[in-house]
This record gives sequence, structure tokens and C-alpha cells, in this order.
Amino acid sequence: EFAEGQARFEETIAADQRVEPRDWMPEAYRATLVRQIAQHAHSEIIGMQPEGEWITRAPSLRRKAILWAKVQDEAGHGLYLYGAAETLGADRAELTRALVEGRQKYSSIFNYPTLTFADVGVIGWLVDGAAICNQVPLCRTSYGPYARAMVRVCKEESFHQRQGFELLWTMMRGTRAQRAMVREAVDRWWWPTLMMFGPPDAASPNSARSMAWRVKRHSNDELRQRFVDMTVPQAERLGVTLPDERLRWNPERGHYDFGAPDFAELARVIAGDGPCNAERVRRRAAAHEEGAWVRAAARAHAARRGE
Ligand code: FAQ
Repeated sequence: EFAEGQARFEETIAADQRVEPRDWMPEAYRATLVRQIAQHAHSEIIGMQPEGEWITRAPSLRRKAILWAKVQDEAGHGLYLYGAAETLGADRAELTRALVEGRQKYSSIFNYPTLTFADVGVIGWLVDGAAICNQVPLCRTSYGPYARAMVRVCKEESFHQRQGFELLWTMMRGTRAQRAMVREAVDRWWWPTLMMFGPPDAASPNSARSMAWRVKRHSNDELRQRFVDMTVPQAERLGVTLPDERLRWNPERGHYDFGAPDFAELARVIAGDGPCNAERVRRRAAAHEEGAWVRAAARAHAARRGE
């Protein structure tokens, strides 16, 4: 039975079809998916914090309504993704514990502070832009529930990216101070955004196996390049300069050349030593504690209904 399951799994991957929750799968495949999907879910939930801080300080009712809706979408993405992890047998309470105890990761990008309202626009434009580059190929990832979750998530992320661009577009047509605010925010976020794609391919321990299993469909460096190629023309339209002296079109390669992010900084931030790591995790832990009564009430309700 084991050999049969394994053969079927390999056929499914080779034929570029989806593996479904009830199918036999290697334990390492399951573990890799739980790791990646949980990290992805944690990123969405922790990712609510940097922008969420601006909801009460948004400059107009319209901007407040937009930001509120975006941050709620992120909660929805997180729940979707935890649901996908549960189809692999993961326990959601355990995933949350692993996050607050630092046993599981979330994206490095959410450990940087949001200092001005322009940061809200830049997160939409650059961070959601990078998320889309990374996630559109995940719509065809080999595990069915993850792939299907990504279809919906990507539609919302595209909308988020456009709202970020529109916010910055408006600010760039505003006062001199607003333009300066946008440029300063772009300078701070550009390099951390490039780090979202992970370490360079040669230093990416999970890539080879994840690509063989078609969990990942492109390498970290390929996606980073794709993001740069997509973003440079947008920066030109916006009228901002990206803070990289080595950035230039390479006609031979048909791509932009660009400088290397500081991967030592990425390693430090992943290890817990970024500007806001402690604060982000503390706040997540506090929110979880404050929600204890809701979980207790839900359990009591389920018990009374005999569930
Ligand atoms: N931050 O061998 P690799 C969003 C870890 S978008 C932290 O290359 P892999 C939307 C990596 O996990 C952000 N850790 O790993 C939003 C591994 O450690 P491990 C979330 C990182 O898995 C927008 C180790 O380094 N998106 O939330 C990072 O093959 C705006 C070695 O790396 C996703 O999670 C990093 N930047 O490739 C929300 C996408 N990079 O696990 C709010 C799905 C690497 O062995 C506002 N994930 N590490 O202990 C992926 O595509 C992949 O997991 C990668 C990493 C590409 C992130």
C-alpha cells in the first residue's frame, strides 16, 4: 500500500496535478507544507500590525475605511491559510503557540516600523507587490488546498497593491513635504522588500526539494528579479528613485541589473533581532491572551450543543 501511495504521489507531481488532503504523501512533503503555510499564515496575521497602527491616524475618512478593509483582508488570508494547514493535520492552537514561542517564523518584512502615513502606501505598493510576485506562482503549487487559497488571496493582494500605488500617486501630486515623505519611505522599504524573497539561491536550503515537489515553482532569485523588473517602470511613473546605484537595464539579459540586499541583515531579522521583532510577538501574544474568553465561550457553546 505504501509503495502504491508513493508511486501515485510521484505520478501526480510529474503530471503537474494537485495532491489532495486524503492522498498519501511523504512525511517530509507534509512537514514542508505545514512549515511554509504556517509561516505564510503567521505573516498575514503579524502583518496586520504595522499598517494597523495607522488606522486611527489615517488622514481622512476615506483613507481610514480603505486601510481598515485592507487589514481585515489580511486577517482573512491568515484564517484561510491556517485552514489549509489544518487539512495537513496541523493543530491551529499549536501553530499559534509555536509562533509566540519563536519556534516558527513569519516574514522578515513585518519587523520594520511604519514611521509615516507614506509607509502605508509603500507597504501596499512594494510589500504587496512582492507578495503577489511570490504568490501568483503558488496558485499552481502542488498541494490543492494551498493552491486554491492563493487564487483568492492573490486577487485581494492585487487590489491592495493598486490602493498603495494610488495613495502614493496622490501624495506625489500633493505638497513638496508629501513627496519628500514618499521618497523617504521608499528609501527605507526598498531593501527589506527585496529580502522578502529569501536568501540567495545558493544559500537557500529548502529550495531544491521544494522545487522538485513543485511546492515552489521558481527560485528565490528568479522571483526577486521578476519583482525588480515589474517595479522599476512603476517607480518611474510615480516619479521616485529606487535607492540602488547599480540598478540599470541590461539589454543582453533582458532584465534590470540590481545590487544585492544585505543578506546578513536578513539573517539577523529572521533570527529575531530586527527593529520590531520583540514588539510584534509581544503584541500577538497579548492579543491571543485577550481572546481566551472568546475561545472558552465557543467551547462551552459547542459542548452545550453536543458537538
Ligand atoms: N522572512 O530555504 P529558504 C504577506 C526562512 S507576504 C522570514 O529559501 P523557503 C502579505 C525560511 O523560512 C509574506 N524567514 O526557505 C502581506 C527558511 O527557514 P525554515 C509572506 C525567511 O521556504 C502584505 C530559511 O529562511 N509570504 O504576508 C525569509 O524555500 C502586506 C531559509 O530560506 C510567504 O510566506 C523571510 N523573508 O523559501 C500581509 C510566501 N526568507 O523554514 C500584510 C510563502 C526565508 O527552514 C501586509 N513562502 N526565510 O526554518 C515562500 O514562498 C517561501 O517560504 C519563502 C522562503 C520564499 C519565503
